Amino acid sequence: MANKDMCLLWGSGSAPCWRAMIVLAEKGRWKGCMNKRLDFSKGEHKQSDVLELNPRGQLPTFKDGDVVVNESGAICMYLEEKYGDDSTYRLLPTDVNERAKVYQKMFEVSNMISNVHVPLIRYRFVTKKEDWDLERLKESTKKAKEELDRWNTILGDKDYLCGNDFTMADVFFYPYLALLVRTGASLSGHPALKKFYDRVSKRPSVQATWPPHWKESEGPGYFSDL
Ligand SMILES: N[C@@H](CCC(=O)N[C@@H](CS)C(=O)NCC(=O)O)C(=O)O
Repeated sequence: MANKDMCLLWGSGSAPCWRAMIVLAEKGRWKGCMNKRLDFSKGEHKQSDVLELNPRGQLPTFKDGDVVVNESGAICMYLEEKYGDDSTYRLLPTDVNERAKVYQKMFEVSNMISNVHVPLIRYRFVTKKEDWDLERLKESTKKAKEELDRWNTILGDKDYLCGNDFTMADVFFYPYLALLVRTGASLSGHPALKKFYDRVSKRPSVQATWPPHWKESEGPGYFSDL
């Protein structure tokens, strides 16, 4: 569905951006909306047109008509509420008790970010390789494994985090898992996560929004132990 009043500013490989992109695609609005890829390495996310909408100068930055919504979680929830009619795939169950389970997992993803993404991936992105503190990385890897163990157990035999349906919990979680794989994790010690990763990676909304630069080059191969 074409919607030229809708605009998403995004960066390739950014997990929060990818969340919003997946929801747009699930709602059939990814192709139709104005979406503009910005280059973090050129500082494009700090340009005035972004700062006017998002004073933090972060991506994703989103506008739908006169409504400006930043923060990936808020964008996803806005899209689900505004465009989640019966003609689109529902990412939140209608039953309030079932929905609560999805909410819990959505918010639980903050642990994945603080225990895996920040200490293992972000740390390496922002620290020069010669300055990497290897003892610190070893300790962080131990904690990250414990976090991944938890998610592996949550998944168990299920197809998705909350059962057999793809939900907003999966939208929130998957991009961070994919970033881990992109940066070198094999997930060999976490078979349920690996199956989940393979399953969700094939989803049309995920394929349609796959980070373009991931198609062009290999990731950094940080991990031999995850
Ligand atoms: N909590 C925000 C985080 C957004 C965020 O940190 N985006 C990163 C890219 S992954 C960014 O724009 N970083 C640039 C900066 O913070 O200056 C969300 O979920 O949308």
